[in-house]
Amino acid sequence: MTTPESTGVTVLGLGAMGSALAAALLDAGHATTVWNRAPARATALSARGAAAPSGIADAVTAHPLVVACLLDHASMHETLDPVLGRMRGSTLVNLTTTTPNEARELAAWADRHGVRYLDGAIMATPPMIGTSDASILYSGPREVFDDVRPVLDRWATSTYDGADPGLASLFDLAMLSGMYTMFAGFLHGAAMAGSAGMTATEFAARATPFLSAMTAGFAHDAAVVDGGDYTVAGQQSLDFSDLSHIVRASEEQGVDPAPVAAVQALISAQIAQGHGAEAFARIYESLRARAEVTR
Ligand code: FVH
Repeated sequence: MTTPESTGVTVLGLGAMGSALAAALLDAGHATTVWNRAPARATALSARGAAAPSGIADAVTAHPLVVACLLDHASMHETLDPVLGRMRGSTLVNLTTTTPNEARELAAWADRHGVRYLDGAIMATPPMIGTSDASILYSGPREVFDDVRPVLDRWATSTYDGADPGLASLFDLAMLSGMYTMFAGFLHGAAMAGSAGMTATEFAARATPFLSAMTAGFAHDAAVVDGGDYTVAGQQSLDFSDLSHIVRASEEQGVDPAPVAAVQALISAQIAQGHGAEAFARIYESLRARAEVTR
């Protein structure tokens, strides 16, 4: 009988994340083979029972399921171009961060070599792997996801996002875009308050409850965007949202206004097109892709 634990797995790339993935597999009792460009990184996992062949060819042929967690798209090719031909019939799960088009290119490259490809995007830090806080998005053929899911679930909550191999990356990077611009806004605010002597720690204590409460507005703006009617009554207008006073205040304090100035530029563009009386959410119209979307 095949049990989830009897599935052997090869992990390529033993940086902080690859090591956490391999350790979680060992914890769950999987036969685990590891490989890293700099071999010393395999030592700790090897001491815990992982096989650690020195050659990449031995690593990728050790098990029919190979997981890559390398630096970037280029390192995927650098590592696997020489041995992909030996992986015909295997499954490659790529958890390396790439752009959506890079993921699609890797899927086509694997397909040309008879390798089943599933792309993944990790929404967790290494210590979160194996806990209920970790989430990993996947895209590619549904049957591949279903086949390897018992292994994937060792690491995180596994979410299947669709057959297009670029989707996991796209949704991951979309969420990271929201996160990084939010943090940039917070740090800009901290710099403004800091110009009057407030520490960033004090500012965080003041800002966190306010900014947390404001995130309830995401669902509201989303409903306006999806409804496509930015004239719905009761919304803050673009004219009202003019942020030039925040830009000026920032400059007066000697603080670079870059994050808030970028938002103001989006507002100004919509006002210049005659939409000043419409909702702030209309800046989405300056940002969105123009191509037709099929779902
Ligand atoms: N760490 C995190 O919190 C994030 C969470 C979200 C997803 N990312 C992505 O995961 C990929 C690996 O991240 P990592 O944290 O393990 O990264 P490093 O610790 O820097 O390890 C990088 C590994 O990649 C190997 N490597 C780099 N270049 C090459 C190459 N040209 N050929 C073969 N291997 C290469 C490197 O090997 P070495 O330098 O030790 O020999 C490490 O094993 C990444 O896509 C994140 O965006 C993690």
